[in-house]
Amino acid sequence: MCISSKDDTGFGVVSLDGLWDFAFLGDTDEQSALEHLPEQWRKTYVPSAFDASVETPGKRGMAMYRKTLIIPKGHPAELYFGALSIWSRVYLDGELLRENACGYEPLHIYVPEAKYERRELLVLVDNRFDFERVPMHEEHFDFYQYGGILREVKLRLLKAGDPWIKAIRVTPTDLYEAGKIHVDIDIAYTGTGQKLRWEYAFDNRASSALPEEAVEMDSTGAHMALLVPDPQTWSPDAPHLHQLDVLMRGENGKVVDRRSVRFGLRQVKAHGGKLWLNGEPLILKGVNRHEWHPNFGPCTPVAQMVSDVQLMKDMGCNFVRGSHYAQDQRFLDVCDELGMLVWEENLGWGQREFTLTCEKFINDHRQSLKAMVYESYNHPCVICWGFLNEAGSDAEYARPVFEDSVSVLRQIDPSRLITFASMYAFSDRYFDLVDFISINTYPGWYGCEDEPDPLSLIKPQIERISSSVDERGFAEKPLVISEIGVEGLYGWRDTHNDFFTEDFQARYLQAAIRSVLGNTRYSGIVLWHFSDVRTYGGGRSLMRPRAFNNKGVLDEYRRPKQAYETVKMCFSEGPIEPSRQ
Ligand code: ADA
Repeated sequence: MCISSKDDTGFGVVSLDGLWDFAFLGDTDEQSALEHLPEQWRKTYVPSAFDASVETPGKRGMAMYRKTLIIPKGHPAELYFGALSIWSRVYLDGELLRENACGYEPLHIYVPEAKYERRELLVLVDNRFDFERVPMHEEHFDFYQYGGILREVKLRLLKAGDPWIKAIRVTPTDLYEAGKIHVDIDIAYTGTGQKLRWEYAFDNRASSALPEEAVEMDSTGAHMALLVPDPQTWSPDAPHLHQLDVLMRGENGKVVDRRSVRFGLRQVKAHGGKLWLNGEPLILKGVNRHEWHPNFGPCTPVAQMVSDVQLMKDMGCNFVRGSHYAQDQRFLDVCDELGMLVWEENLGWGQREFTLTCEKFINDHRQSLKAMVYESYNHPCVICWGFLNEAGSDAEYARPVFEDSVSVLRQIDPSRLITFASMYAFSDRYFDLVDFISINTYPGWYGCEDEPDPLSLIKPQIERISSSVDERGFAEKPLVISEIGVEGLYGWRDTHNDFFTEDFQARYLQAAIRSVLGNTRYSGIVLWHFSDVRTYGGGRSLMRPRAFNNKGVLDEYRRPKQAYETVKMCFSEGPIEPSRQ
């Protein structure tokens, strides 16, 4: 892969996606893997999961990826990996650049310049569970955890000795409708101390120079207030996007770096027990979605992402929870462009005391939480941040990591809402920390063995939850059912219409949607879940026919079950519109 340095501004960003050399090494360690490089390599596509491949389906072990890069002599660069799973190391020319232990964490890695242009990139990934090494990933998570280079890889050429723009964050202000935004530009200084000057342009219009007094410079970079010309707000029904181009010049006027970002003008709030989008009451009608497809594992092609969002909109959804990990940036681009609100959350599933009090977990969790927010910051579709799905939030041991997570989120991004999906509707200790309360509940599915009419349990439970939340002093916080659903096996129809039939699932979801959206205390319902996905194997899968989580409204190939039309009907009935308060 060659990057031209002919670009006078050295701003080349190239995709490294495509065929790489690959070798599955199996039960070995990184030391041995590097000492005995494979004699046999095969080609594999990046991004992909090696345990979703034709050659090594379901296999766990160490794997190695190799690619030769041509980087012009004397030029540093920045490598970007969307996700290396689940443990990884990145080497360039034999030098270790980064080790990581979270399979859903975007990585930005600085590549120093060299006196030669042919560079060898080696990536080691290991998908074996090992709590000491990867406490962020545990075998009991109810979704299959893959290994590989799961998301995009990019390389950005830099210029030796020059400061460069690491990131640009655009924050719509409360005057977003007038186009007022705040911009933070993270700069990698190179110690030259040269005074920097700024130009900017919106939506490919003419650029404007920023007077020095309009830019606040500090150790992290540059901060400025800008006004978007001809501002158009972003919403699911009118997903209008703007583009900001930033030009950084040195003292001699030479262009030192240039970056572009896309953003949206919208505002999301929570007050008076309601959610608000652009000043209007907001009711969430959505689904939970895993990034997964039987032919690609967790590496869903963008065309499938587009089709998934179109299916959601066809069902009447305005919202999707990206369960249970940081989302593929391309999926968020699709949601920005098609107009789908998103709950993005950090990797987490049912952690309890042993994990939540483990120092490496706490550090890896915080690092990956920050990486998710910085990477997704400019997507208007993301309206809230989540973390630690169904962790032990009914216990005191969870307080430090919950308080730290909320503090990190507030510090980086005060513009979005914060929540977490709790399984402790009646005993959660941390509802005070969040902007809106989210409850996972499965009345009429789990724990109703002796109940002759499981569906009759739904509405009373929904009412009990809201009463309990309000009695505990949280009536001012919006309330959402973040998970509810049952398994329906595609094609399984039976005269008994009992559990696992499509008919039972359809009737269940009808009762669930009407119980929640027919109750004005609720600000939304998020069905579990969009499409069937592979989950854990082995003995744990005894609760999961096919070793799949079959609660999808569609099956894994996106074939609609009977519930699809039911959901579409119920979502179009619309909720009881909350009165403007
Ligand atoms: C939990 C969990 C989901 C899934 C669901 C289920 O709420 O958050 O990931 O496991 O239960 O299907 O039981």
